[in-house]
Amino acid sequence: MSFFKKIFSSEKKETLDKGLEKSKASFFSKLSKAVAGKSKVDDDVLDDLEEVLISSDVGVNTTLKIIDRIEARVEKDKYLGTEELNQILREEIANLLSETNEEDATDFVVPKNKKPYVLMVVGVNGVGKTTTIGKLSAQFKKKGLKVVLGAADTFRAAAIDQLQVWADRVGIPIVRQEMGSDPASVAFDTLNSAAAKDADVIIIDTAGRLHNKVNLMNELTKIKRVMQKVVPDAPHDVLLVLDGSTGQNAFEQAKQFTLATEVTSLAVTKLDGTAKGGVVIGISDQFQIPVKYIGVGEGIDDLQVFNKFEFVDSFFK
Ligand SMILES: Nc1nc2c(ncn2[C@@H]2O[C@H](COP(=O)(O)OP(=O)(O)O)[C@@H](O)[C@H]2O)c(=O)[nH]1
Ligand SMILES: [Mg+2]
Repeated sequence: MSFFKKIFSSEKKETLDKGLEKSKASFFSKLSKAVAGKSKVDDDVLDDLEEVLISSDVGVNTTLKIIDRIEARVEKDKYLGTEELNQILREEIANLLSETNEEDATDFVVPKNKKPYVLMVVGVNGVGKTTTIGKLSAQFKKKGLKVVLGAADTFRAAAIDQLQVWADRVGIPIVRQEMGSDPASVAFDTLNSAAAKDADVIIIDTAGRLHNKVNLMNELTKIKRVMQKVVPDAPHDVLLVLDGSTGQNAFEQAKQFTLATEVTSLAVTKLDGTAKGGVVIGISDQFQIPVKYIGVGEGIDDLQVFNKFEFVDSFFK
């Protein structure tokens, strides 16, 4: 298939391959058990395949779609060998994702006509928001963009300090206030300060306490409203960070957050060290919101622009 031939840097590929190692190992061992002793894809194999996909965190809806497609191929080609199953799965998953999603970005970029570009990062505690912001800032800075961070997760002192550590590491300014101060006020300050600095990108960290949807909604709405006093069309992007290692819980969080606020893109973190990488396939299929970034480690370079073809390619290789 031509899209698998798209060139992507070997460094990026290596990091992705390594990040998906556990998911792949688990998936393929389950898959090989499912087809053990069978030469042909029959109803039993399809049933087992369904179980393999669901237990690999692809999600029920996406699994059913994939099974339908494989069934259709079995219909056409009465004798579909199990040794071809891997290739067919890879093709059908790639096709499925390409139908439901827009073109993937290929690099870390922000639209040129939005300056400053305001990115608000949301998600529950511990999913990797601050880390993702740090990694993302480093990438933007590499591109020559001036980045300013806003520490609007004022709920815990450690959260502010952690963002400070990233700002120092990347070498970019951060706007912060005392712990417990109003997040909207921090966001307001950040946008003002960034305007004075002629910043290209502003990234606002938030505390995504999900214990109460109404509170969360009110807090995020207030931050947005206040930011709009400085930059009328802010935020340009609301990035929801999901922890991929939580599997189906990540789906649940995506549902909750999209009800509480308008989410425009997704980042799925911690794909390294988990066997639940299949969750990206499901999330990418189920939500009408593009997965923009994936986290494949704790290091500064361990954030990738998500490309579904690279992902599927790496997963099934
Ligand atoms: N292995 C791994 N760990 C990650 C990744 N992203 C974040 N983390 C770790 O997850 C923990 C929580 O991250 P943090 O950024 O503080 O989450 P926040 O509470 O949403 O801001 C930290 O220990 C991070 O180092 C990732 O892609 N891979
Ligand atoms: Mg944080």
